[in-house]
Amino acid sequence: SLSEPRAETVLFRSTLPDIAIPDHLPLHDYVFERLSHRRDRPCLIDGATGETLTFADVNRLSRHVAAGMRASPLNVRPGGTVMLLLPNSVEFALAFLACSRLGAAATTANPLHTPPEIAKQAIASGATVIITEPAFVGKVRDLAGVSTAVVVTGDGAEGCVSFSDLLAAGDDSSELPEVAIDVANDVVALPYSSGTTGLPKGVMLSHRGLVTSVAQIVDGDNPNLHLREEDVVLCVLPMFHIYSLHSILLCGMRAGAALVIMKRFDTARMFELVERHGITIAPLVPPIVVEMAKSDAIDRHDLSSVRMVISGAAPMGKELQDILRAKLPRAVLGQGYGMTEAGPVLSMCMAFAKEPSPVKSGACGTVVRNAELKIIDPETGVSLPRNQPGEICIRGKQIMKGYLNNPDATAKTIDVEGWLHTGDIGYVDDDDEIFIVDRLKELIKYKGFQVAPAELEAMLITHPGIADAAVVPMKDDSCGEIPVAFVVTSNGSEITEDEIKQYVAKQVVFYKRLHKIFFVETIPKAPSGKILRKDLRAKLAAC
Ligand code: 4UU
Repeated sequence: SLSEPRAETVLFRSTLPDIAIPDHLPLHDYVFERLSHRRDRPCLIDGATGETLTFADVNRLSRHVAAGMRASPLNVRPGGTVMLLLPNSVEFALAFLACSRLGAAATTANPLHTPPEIAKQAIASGATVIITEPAFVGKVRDLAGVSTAVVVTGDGAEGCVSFSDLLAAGDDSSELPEVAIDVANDVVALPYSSGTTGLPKGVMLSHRGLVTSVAQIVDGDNPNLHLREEDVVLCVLPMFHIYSLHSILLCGMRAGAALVIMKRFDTARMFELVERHGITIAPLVPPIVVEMAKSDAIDRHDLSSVRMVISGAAPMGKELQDILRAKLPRAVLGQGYGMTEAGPVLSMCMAFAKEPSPVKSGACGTVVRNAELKIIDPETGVSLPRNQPGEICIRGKQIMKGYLNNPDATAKTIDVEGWLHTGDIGYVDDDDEIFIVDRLKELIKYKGFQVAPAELEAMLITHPGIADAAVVPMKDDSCGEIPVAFVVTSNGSEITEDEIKQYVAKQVVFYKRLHKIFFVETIPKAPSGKILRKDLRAKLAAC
């Protein structure tokens, strides 16, 4: 009631001062803002061939690709959507920047997804063009007939526009028409994420959102993540995921660093590339850190060029962090905490700053500048003081505009005061460091990849032998978490664990496969029908 005093909101801020952010610029103009000072510096290095594009090359070629995509037969227009179904490659970077130039959105997807998974995203996002490699063209053939033209990198494929034609088309129509971009509203990236609940949804990241998020990390006199023009950044994390797209590609380019692009992860190859190119910055995920820590090869290579190892996308415990620190004594090791919907970065390790401050093992950074963070009691919504765990919420210009065509899901994630609710449980300590201790949301993270339980549950119950199902995470040493299912069989059904695993495996990308099935009489549910996932997780922990 009005007479009761309202509890004060405890706001957490960066220990760095706010900065002026040029958020009037479209994303491509922002990342190329200092182009004239670094035209001949290396920008993108193909790890496989060593081929190098300078900043001037990347600027020019991305304009060509834009002109080619704008021309017939692709006809990409402002407000349009292009799907990037590509592994890490120079073409990914050029196509992404080309979309930005055209005022179009790039919806990014894992090329290892199955045809139905790809079709769902292509249709939901309204992609009129899919850019992919010859190896994956077969997966999108069915879509090509309907509304989607397919562009292929490499040698091309029958019935497809080839990427080299796009580059060449750009030469003829030398002038790319000026596209008016509304930076606050126009979507430039449309990654898919299930957020705190339900199925994957299109996350609308605007030009202003991404510019703000990149600036929060790498801009200012004392950048939170201090990347320099002399830096060489390892790009092994997949660019279709927001961590790599934002913190490697966009932050790297904004800072003027060179990126060494690796198509797929391989420990030995990664060590070789570190030595060959003198890689200084290694953004990784915990499973790769585990591989490195376990690898004997690490001692046979000179990795002394690495000055920073960034871990993110999943929890990295103190123990693991300490093991790697012992193996790479010259590198600063720390974490970033991101969430696609948050734009993506919420917090970044302050030991990565130009004027670093000390950090603790296990912490996942301090909230980024030009933003506010609070911790709330998930039951009451009341804001909590330091050292008390609760749901992490963030507010600022960097967060998503919302979910595409889904105002209900948007309203459940961003409240009327503009706070984005992460579904992560954590606390802020006395030194402003954030520790994540649990996850309130359904999301499962297999090696940092998202697995949405709702998607697998919907698939399971379509099987005639299955009456009900619930999918939850199980702790795993090498993957972090693996998806497992509790299944209630239909009357008379004799379906086996193996049959269920196969049934799912045929329809999904490898990391969504079920690793174990537990047959049960009923799925525990709240009166509302909501699965009591906590009970199931507790059951797993007990066995
Ligand atoms: C514990 O994982 C990401 C983005 C990660 C990212 C991005 C830019 C990390 C560093 C960076 O610079 O996005 P999503 O949407 O795939 O998954 C989001 C969820 C979070 O809500 C949280 O549950 O992934 C988990 N997560 C982490 N958990 C992300 N980072 C961490 C972390 N520790 N450091």
